[in-house]
Amino acid sequence: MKPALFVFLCLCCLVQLADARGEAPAGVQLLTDITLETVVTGLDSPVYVTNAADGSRRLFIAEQAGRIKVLQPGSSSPTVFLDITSKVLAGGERGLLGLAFHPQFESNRRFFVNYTRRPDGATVIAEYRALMTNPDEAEAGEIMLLTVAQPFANHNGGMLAFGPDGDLYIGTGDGGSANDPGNRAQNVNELLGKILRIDVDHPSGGAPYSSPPDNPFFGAIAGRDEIFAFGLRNPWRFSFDRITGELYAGDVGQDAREEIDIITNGGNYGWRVFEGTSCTNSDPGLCSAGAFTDPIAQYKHNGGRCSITGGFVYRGSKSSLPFGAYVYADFCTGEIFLLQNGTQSQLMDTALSISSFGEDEDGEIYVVGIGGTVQRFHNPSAVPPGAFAIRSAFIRRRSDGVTLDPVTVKPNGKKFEIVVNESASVPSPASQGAIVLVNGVALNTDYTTNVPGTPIFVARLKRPMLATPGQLMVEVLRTDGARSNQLTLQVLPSVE
Ligand SMILES: [Ca+2]
Ligand SMILES: [Ca+2]
Repeated sequence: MKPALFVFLCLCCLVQLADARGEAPAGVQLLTDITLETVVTGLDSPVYVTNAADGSRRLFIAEQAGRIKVLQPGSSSPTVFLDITSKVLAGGERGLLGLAFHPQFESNRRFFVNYTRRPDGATVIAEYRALMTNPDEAEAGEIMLLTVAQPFANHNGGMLAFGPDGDLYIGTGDGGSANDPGNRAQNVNELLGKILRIDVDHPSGGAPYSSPPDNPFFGAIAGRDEIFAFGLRNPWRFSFDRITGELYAGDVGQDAREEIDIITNGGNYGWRVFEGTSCTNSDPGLCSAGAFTDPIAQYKHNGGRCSITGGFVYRGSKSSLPFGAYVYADFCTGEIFLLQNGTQSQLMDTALSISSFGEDEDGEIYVVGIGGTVQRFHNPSAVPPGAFAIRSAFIRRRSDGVTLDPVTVKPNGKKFEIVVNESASVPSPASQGAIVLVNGVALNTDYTTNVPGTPIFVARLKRPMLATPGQLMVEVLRTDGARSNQLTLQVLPSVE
């Protein structure tokens, strides 16, 4: 058995382990200027921090025992927003574990929690509302959406987050013990060992939610309608990239490997057949099947590492972290890592037991220490990204390169691409890997420099983008976080 998630380790051991782990891999620049700035201390076993995306710039901190605290911008003295300690069974890996605000929280006051309940430890996904008369306090009334029985005390998952599609995503663990004895993560008739996706705006069939019809086991297809992805062990923390919408999950391993997965619709992430890319020998006959999606990164249990705390892709504007880097940690060692272009590096080593990361409204990233702290990344030598400009854009058919002029409604926007001219005539390294955004949606983009005149960005449009008359707002986001000026294209009604 590996140590439980919230076991405190002796700090004197950590120092020695840090030495044994040594330097970052060759060629990886250590970002030594980046530090942690304390935001609040004295919390009671905090496990998450988030924001309500309502323009208030408040932070909301979940404490494991069952309290949510609210912190006003600039304050270091949080107040109680919700207290459900009487309902929550807390301790070890149990407690109030997840919190997510509805995308329209500002108008509908709805938010959602994930906790293990008294007395049986079952997982509860429930809805609450902020008071109409006081946005810093919640109503006591609870609407229970979903409960999942838990066969063991550990591996309760716990994450909640709304995706760019407006649906609520829920992380569940495999139910616990070790090595998934009930083989639940691979069983699509069980909700354990999964990422679930539900629509909380459309009740259905007596349930206070519905399942999106494009969930992989929706309707007549065998398997629970709520499942989005499966084969996970304990996806304690996951998050969406604010720009690309990609879902990054840190899946906690057994005795050997910690992994980071990009979660896609219907994906099977291998547990308990695989731990990372290592065959577990729980079901050796399945290890050659090739039916599983490998992690995008993994690390072994060297130097005391034992439990990944998944984090966030940095998309803030303060350059407190490298733009587009995924930041995560190991709970047991206190190390904080970056994943950039497939390469892992150690950002810093801390004495914290990092239970979670979180984001504020601006995309700045916070570190939650189970010992009672919330801190924020700070880079005193951050250099703001330089300005750059685009000067024109047009749309053409992918098959033959014919330009749409004027741009007219097309039922299948996927067959078209947008070409954006960079203003500079000399290619810039920061444009390699840049993303064209159309109406804020990130598109698959190539940067082509071997064309006469100026370098161009070429991006594939998505199906609905040319389906109706309207404006396309075009901008380019460079890998260093620099945003271009905005251009607009008019989509006109088709003449036929
Ligand atoms: Ca089904
Ligand atoms: Ca896996």
